[in-house]
Amino acid sequence: MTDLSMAHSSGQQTSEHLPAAAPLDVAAIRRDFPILEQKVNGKSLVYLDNGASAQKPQVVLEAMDRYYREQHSNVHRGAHTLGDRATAAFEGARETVRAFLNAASTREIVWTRGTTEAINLVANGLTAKLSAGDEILISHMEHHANIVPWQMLAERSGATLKVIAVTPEGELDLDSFDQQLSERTRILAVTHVSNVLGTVNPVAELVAKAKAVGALTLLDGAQAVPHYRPDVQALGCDFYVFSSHKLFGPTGIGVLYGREQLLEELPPYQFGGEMIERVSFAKTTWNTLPYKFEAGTPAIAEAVGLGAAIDYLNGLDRRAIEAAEQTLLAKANGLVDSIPGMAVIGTARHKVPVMSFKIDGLHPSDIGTLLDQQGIAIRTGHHCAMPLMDFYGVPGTARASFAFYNTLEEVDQLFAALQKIQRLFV
Ligand code: 7TS
Repeated sequence: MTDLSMAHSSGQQTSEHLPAAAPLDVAAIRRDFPILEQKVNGKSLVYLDNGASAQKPQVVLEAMDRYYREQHSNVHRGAHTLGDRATAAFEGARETVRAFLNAASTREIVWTRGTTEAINLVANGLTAKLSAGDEILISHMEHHANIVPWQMLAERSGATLKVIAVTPEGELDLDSFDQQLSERTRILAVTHVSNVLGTVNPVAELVAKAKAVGALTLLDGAQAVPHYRPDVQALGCDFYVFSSHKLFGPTGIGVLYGREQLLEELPPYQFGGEMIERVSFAKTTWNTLPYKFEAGTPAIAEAVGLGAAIDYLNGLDRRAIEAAEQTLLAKANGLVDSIPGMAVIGTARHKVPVMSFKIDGLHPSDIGTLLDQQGIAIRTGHHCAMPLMDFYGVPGTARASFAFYNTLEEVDQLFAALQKIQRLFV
């Protein structure tokens, strides 16, 4: 990341003020991720599907194992020692997430199943606040998880869904944003980073403008958190959501950050144990934040695993990670011309290391299958972003998404494999 103003505007806790980083010791980092050591289809695994789900470091596996071996019981029961240990580990992880996002309080950190559930929770909760004439503003580059819940909210409430255009390069069209934002906009819900294009959006600027017209703001951080540390207070957003499994943590858990006052106003999403204060057949009252939104026994081991993943990331040099990731992306960009008929979809100025592409004469799913035969894992298809596929006039793309444990040799291997595929099959 070189452009300071873009970095600030996109709201990550920037690392420009830190001293220059020593290069990342990728070989050492790779030893922390046992899954990377294996062979797939007789070849050393080259895992370039991090955008779909990232791999887990040993410390995450150990933290979850230790939790089940030494600490497990149900949480918030206070009846015995194991219950106290489980509660301490679980709430400790919540504090780790709070610090990661720089939220003001752990009351603002709600555990969910992931990004999808977090957005659904907010969209459901806002039903009573919207009516005909109100507008919900999303963008053309959203994942279905940040489209359909708003579409359903619009249907329930009579509000209108508006869509910010995307430029051919894959940036948000800021003129389109300015034109569509109005006093009628009640909610702005946009992605911090596009899962297809890799674009890092200037979300702080968008949030500031949306707040100026009185709109609520939700940022989908699913693809941002593996690369940057968002500062929710600097961003000024009302809601920020992400999934643990893309952040090198376990599946089955994610986070909704919400401004305390707003979470107080939102009704519960699900009902049952944990989320109540007092139940009688005549009337039930809700627990305090964040428990009001956490009905039932939560994903305790998964919270512990996510906490361990964030601790692991905190131990790495963020500036070195960013530099290494950008080097991977630059190297991949530099090799595109070596493949006849290859074109990258998403050439924004400010990107995370995600490369969606097409190759003339090859269907994306065939590219995926042929790469897999060579041990290389990428994702192909519509990436849960069908409106964006329609915009580019493609059925899908092939997507290589890199993490800090990927190497420059792996980029070479990807392009050598693509060259072979292009030669043999086109
Ligand atoms: N938002 C964005 C920007 C995403 O990339 C994803 C998942 C989600 C929301 C949903 O996250 P979940 O954890 O609740 O499923 N994106 C992808 C992807 O790009 N490939 O597989 C999943």
